[in-house]
Amino acid sequence: MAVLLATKGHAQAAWRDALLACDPGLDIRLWPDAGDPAAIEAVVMWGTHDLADLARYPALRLVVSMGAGVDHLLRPPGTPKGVPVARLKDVLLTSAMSEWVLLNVLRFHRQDPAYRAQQAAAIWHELPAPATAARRIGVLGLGELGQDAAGKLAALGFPVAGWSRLPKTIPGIACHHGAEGFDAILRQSDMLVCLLPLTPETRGILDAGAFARMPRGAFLLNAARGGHVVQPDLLAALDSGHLAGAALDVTDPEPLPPDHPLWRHPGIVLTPHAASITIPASVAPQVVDNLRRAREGQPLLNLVDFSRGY
Ligand code: NDP
Ligand code: OXD
Repeated sequence: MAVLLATKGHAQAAWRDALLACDPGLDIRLWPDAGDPAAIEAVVMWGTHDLADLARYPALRLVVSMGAGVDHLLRPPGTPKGVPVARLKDVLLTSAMSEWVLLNVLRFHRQDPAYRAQQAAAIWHELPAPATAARRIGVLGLGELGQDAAGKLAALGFPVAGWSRLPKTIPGIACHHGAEGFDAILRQSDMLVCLLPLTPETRGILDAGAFARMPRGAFLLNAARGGHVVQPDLLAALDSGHLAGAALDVTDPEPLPPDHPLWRHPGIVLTPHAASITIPASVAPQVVDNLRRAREGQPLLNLVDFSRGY
């Protein structure tokens, strides 16, 4: 089975080496040198690759996302009809995301922006100590990433609620779902963490209406996709003081242009889509397993459900 690695730069070599370490017999082609297009049976790719390129491979039988999110593979023109798409699920991907969530929850909870401002002015002044039990956290999305982050926040003593599409029962987490659940979680979240997939239902879900339903002085953390947030609405909610701060790992567009107002807003902490970076050596075993399954006609792992969009 010839596998096309449709990525660029140093990631290409890291992916090739990781896949070959799991299966030295793999025939790996590095894009743009695909060789005979008819030989390509699987493409491992990220969102920067042109989806129209996939139509060149008549024997294609599996597309693998290099990340957990697959919105980049479902945008027009989409992947070739009938070809399954697999996402990644990985313990290091999940734990890195929870680290980003904990870092930023604790940054705001422990009033770090205020202490940094005091330090800049050489002010030695103790602020009132915050209680974890009094800081309610809502997690949008209770999948691979959301459940891990929610559990770790609950373990620190925060009251944690979560929101998913379908009803769930998770010990220690107040679970909500659907439209009513969205309203409930917004109203009770002093910090709201977005870990949803970007789908037609979730695009723009964090808009002026959503922010207005959050408590005054609440914080927003988004490490999912920039398209979840209506960015002018976020800036307005921060400027009015209704929201006290935001941590954003994702923006629309990416990279964020140098003159974009999100860069310089004093209430925003930005990271460049780096909350959780896929480590090829960690995910290679599942990718190679899926390639083997595709070759042998066995059930595939971590398949994307096109009707749900994730
Ligand atoms: P999963 O597919 O495992 O989980 C998605 C969760 O979102 C599920 O709980 C699902 O509900 C819920 N959901 C989906 N649609 C809706 C909806 N309309 N209403 C309510 N809940 C909904 O995804 P992951 O946890 O693995 O990843 C989440 C996202 O994080 C990725 O799609 C990606 O965009 C982003 N990501 C960002 C990274 C970064 O570095 N910034 C790294 C990795 C991922 P249900 O359980 O009912 O299906
Ligand atoms: C992912 C990402 O989806 O890196 O894995 O955003």
